[in-house]
Amino acid sequence: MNDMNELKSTINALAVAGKGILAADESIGTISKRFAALHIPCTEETRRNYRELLLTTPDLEKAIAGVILFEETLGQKTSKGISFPELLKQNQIIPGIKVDKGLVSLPGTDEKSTQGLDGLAERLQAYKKQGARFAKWRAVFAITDKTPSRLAIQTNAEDLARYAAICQANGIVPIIEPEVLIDGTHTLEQCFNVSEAVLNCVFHKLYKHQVLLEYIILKPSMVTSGKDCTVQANHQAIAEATITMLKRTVPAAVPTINFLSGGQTPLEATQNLNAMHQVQPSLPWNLSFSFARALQEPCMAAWLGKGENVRIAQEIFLKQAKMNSFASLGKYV
Ligand code: 5MM
Repeated sequence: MNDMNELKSTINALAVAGKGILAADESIGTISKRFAALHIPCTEETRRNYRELLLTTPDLEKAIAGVILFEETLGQKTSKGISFPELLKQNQIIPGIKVDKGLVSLPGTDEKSTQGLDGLAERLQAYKKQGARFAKWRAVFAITDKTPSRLAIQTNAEDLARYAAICQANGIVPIIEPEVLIDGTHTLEQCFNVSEAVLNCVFHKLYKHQVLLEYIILKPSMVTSGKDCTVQANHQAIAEATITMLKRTVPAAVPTINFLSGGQTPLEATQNLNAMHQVQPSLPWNLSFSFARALQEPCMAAWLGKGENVRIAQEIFLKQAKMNSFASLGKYV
């Protein structure tokens, strides 16, 4: 298969109405924090056990088209000795891989950029041999009176575009994740303005780097009030603002937009996604989810690191995935 056919078959399998992408790509630092909050020890084996719980959930493929894995998980196996990417493939779920190497300070600012471009093509080839067909790179933008700065927007957008171009050159579909952080006291309107500026710049840079928009997945944050804003926008306002912002910035050539949940509660994330389909039933792109916390939180809390809780935790996880599948069609009630 040449690279274009590879990209086409991967995006066709991922941009499916009624299905989303599970983000299970927490780095060791992040999963340690999630486990610590529930007093679950964090070792290579507990991380493997937890990912096995998620990925062996019966019927997961009915709601989930792809899973983003962390590098460690890509190389791990189920207790029956099947590699996780192989298990997903057997269940008609596409394996993906987080390829950024995390956040670093952006000199001259109090902001962050994302590292991981050096040697990326070689890493992608190795991940591909392990079964990965798509990748993910996350950039973050904090809202304060002074941020995001023009420099942070330009630098992160440029890096996202360079990453996406390298992915496509290697037959890997890139998930482009520009996250406008929910932390802060900002209003819905401020979030709208920042999100619009960020996505505008991202698509400008994607054009400059000749990224084929037909073979990308956009993973944005929703337009919401800051977590500590005194006035919290409701689902309808969030849905209207998010759709308006996306229609102004995201070309119709993009096949699918899969939101991150970004610290919303699982219920809020589901209701907001559902509301978007209610306010605007006909959209140029598939509009779905690529949640980590909003899919996993109730399941992890039911598991608590104990083997005897695996079955109930899987039931809860599947329920969460199905609720979001319904929301991605505007059919969550
Ligand atoms: C923003 O985080 C992404 C989506 O997760 P939420 O739905 O919980 O917001 C997520 O894919 C994230 O990028 C991964 O968990 C990896 O995060 P770290 O911080 O470990 O790189």
